[in-house]
Amino acid sequence: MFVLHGFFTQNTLKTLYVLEQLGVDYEFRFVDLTKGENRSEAFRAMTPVGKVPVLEHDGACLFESGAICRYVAGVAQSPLYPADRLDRARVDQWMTFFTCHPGRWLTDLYFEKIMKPAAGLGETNTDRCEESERFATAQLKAVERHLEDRNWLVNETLSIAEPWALAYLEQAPQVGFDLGAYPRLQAWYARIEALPAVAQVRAKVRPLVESVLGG
Ligand SMILES: N[C@@H](CCC(=O)N[C@@H](CS)C(=O)NCC(=O)O)C(=O)O
Repeated sequence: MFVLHGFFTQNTLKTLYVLEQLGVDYEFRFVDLTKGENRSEAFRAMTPVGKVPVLEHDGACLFESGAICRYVAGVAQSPLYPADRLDRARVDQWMTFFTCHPGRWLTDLYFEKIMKPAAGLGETNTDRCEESERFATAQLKAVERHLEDRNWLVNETLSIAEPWALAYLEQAPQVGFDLGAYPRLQAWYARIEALPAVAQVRAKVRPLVESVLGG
């Protein structure tokens, strides 16, 4: 049994979507960052960096969402994280790309437009938002090109890179970033969103979002 400690923003959502899609047995424990619950002694005993998500398994703790997803997929020996070295590297390549490029900028927009006002962290920085929108726009074009002649990122089959990417991309409608210019990406996004695992995670997380950000 895995225990995942996390909040409801994209770093935790990536792991929740991946764990749910892997079909492993896990329990989700909410750490309310707005109340500083990640600064408690009990939480700090699990991770030196004080950030979510954190995974507990077999008496050990792991931080960093990518390490968590790969570890759980490895324990589950799931084909969603292929054993073939090149295929696996391609899954890693897309996970890293979403994290460092479009995901980074969409997360910035989410922080500026949603988290800042909700958590009283100051004014939304409009210059920063414009810059983030510019970078995200350019980088999503690369994904659109890649999906020109395929349905999935790697090897024409679903992998953990897809639920991983969803956690970044689903911030787009919330921050008013229009995905309309990327029809293939939108069709791929719809295929990921239709996975039952996604609905299950959203149902789990919705009451937590509402309790912190309001209904
Ligand atoms: N690279 C880390 C990032 C983790 C991270 O930044 N978590 C944020 C929430 S999304 C956090 O815990 N922030 C609380 C803090 O820094 O005090 C990962 O992918 O797990």
